[in-house]
Amino acid sequence: MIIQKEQIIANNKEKLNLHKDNFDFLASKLTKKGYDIEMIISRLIEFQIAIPSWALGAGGTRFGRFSFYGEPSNLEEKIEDVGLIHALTNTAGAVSLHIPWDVPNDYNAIKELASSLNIKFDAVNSNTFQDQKDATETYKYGSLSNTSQAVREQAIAHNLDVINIGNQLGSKALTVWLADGSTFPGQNNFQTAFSNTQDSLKEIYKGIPADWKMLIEYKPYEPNFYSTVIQDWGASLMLANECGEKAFTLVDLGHHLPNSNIEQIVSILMLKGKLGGFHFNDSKYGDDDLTAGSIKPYALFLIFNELVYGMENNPQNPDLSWMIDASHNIKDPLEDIIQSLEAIQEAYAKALLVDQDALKEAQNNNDIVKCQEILQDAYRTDVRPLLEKTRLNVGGAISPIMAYRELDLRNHLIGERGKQTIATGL
Ligand SMILES: [Mn+2]
Repeated sequence: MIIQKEQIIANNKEKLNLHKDNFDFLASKLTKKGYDIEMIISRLIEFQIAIPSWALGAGGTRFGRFSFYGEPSNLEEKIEDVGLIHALTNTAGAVSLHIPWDVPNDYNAIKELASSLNIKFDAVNSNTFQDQKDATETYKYGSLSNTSQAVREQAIAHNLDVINIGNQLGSKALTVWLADGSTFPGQNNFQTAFSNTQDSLKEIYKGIPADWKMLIEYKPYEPNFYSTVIQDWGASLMLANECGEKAFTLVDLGHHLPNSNIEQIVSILMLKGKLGGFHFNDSKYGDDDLTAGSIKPYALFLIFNELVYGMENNPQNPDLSWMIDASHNIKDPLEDIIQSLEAIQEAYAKALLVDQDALKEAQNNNDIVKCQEILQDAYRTDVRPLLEKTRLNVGGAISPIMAYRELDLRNHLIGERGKQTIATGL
């Protein structure tokens, strides 16, 4: 289903007065403090986050999966769902495809549909973490790192196929995430696994077009529980450096051991010009894939503070590929994504309010108290009216989540698609 602009305008109508009061109050406060409201709004309008094609249906755990019904059963319906989210939020202007789950049947039709909904194709994602139908080799004991050359060659060929598919859609990046690793000590030779991975990535890198990025994602554990071949940002950076200037590290918020200082990782990678992409989610214990900002909103803000600093001060770092990477197990996936988008925008808007000059001065004076005051003054500002205004300026909903519910979109989707459809995904 496709949402009409008039539906959103009508939904905004009764929320307009309260919004206006809240926005005027915030705008006057920020203007007095010297902020350029129009600049902040235009930065927020430009900020677009890709929705992965696997996140539009209910996810699950190894214990089970509970559907919300009306799930998209093909790529067209997945893109329509991203279109719904984008129409309400104006923040989800891209989709990130997972191959082979979402190989287009008709490239032109898919491109036309996406463009009619104002959606671009962001990074394409390869999959060597599960065996595909009719595959000759198995990834049970690894893919790019496997001791078998035939397995490695199959995995390399798959990644080259993914580049080819992305190229036809207008994607500009390949994301490689490996499940490779070992579950028991002694199972793998660490050096052999790393060297094999390095050599395989170099082969894939040869197929990366000139204006593309290759993004190398890391993860400390799961599905392998003793070791992963690319376990942290250091391993990813080493591999990216070996491949060349189009290869970068990708940071996924959930792919860190507890209490890792992710904002510092982000900062140093940008200084080195090697941060290429970013995956949003939140977690309490590990790779929990929860709604961004639902557990540690202050950490998200601190990460954005470094991202904003890097975007302003590190021209050596490329534009980033932003994506939500979560599994929606007990919330309506579309509502969950809308909540994540709101939390991400909120963290970004607050980071834009950090007075960088004053912070630098306080840092130079070793005024630690002032440093904290500056950061927390920005963090404690309720920027939600600013986000409402941003959406309103470009035809979005004042409250995307309320609009989604009041327009009864899930029931419309169930009406169209029924209760039996199952989306491919995590
Ligand atoms: Mn990820």
